Amino acid sequence: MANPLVHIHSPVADALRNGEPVVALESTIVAHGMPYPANLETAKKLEALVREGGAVPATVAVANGQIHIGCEADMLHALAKEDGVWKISRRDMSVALAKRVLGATTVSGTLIGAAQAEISVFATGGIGGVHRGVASTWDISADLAELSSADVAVVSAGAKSILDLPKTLEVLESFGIPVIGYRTDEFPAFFTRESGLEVPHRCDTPEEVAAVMHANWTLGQQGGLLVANPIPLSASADPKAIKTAIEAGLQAASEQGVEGKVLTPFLLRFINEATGGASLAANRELVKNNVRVGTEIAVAYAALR
Ligand code: PSU
Ligand code: MN
Repeated sequence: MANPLVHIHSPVADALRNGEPVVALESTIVAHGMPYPANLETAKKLEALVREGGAVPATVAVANGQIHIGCEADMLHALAKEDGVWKISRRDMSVALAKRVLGATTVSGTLIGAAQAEISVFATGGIGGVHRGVASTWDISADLAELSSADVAVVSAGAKSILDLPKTLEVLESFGIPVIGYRTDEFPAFFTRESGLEVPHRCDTPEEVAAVMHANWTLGQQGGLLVANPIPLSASADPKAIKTAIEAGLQAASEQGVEGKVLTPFLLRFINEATGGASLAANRELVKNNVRVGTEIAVAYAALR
């Protein structure tokens, strides 16, 4: 049963065996989504928040030819600090394993690991989606397809407004992925709470979300759920400043020919600099908030089972 390419670290394996709640965390946010040392501090804080909430954290990454479900401190440090860490989505996974590189997993890569380990909840910042300009670039994140096949509930602050949010919601619908606004009727736009777009469904408690997960998988529906949890009001960035920074970032990316897997990290870095660090501060707060809610959902789901 155990897959030789998947290494489940012992605290995580123990929790899973005992039916205790586990929350998966991604590592691309550490290696490519935030600058050092904010990335490492955030990664450690997220693991601590999961523990405080009564669950076991499982940060997912790739090293030495295996997907690691749970990271030791030295691996987290290497992911945060080393140059040349791979950004691994589904299309990169088998190559990264065969070449035994050190790699950070995106939402799609993390979903592969979480599903292998049968972890039901994964908390992150924002998922990838349909990029603006898709008509000419065809840039649609592998996160969406992976969400349609991995049996994992993903808690995110919606999707970054560097994306085309209406088209992202359309693709989620096409793939049949339940999108649930957590205490909101509006799809959140990552750095800010509002996008002007409705979410198809709403839940107001972790228990309600757990019941939807239970129904989804008891029915035998393949695939995950997206829980869209807005950034707390107190941490929300100034929508105008974010909008201006995003537009300047997209312009710079197009002038410099930045595309493909380096586009999202480029935009995050650009927006952080353009907002004088305000977007990074918002990013850190929203991920923490998602991890708190994700942990509550994992606890409620474990109780239900
Ligand atoms: N959101 C963030 N920081 C990140 C990402 C999203 O605030 O680093 C990462 C996630 O790992 C997500 C990935 O899966 O970006 C999507 O990349 P792409 O657009 O290349 O599919
Ligand atoms: Mn892409």
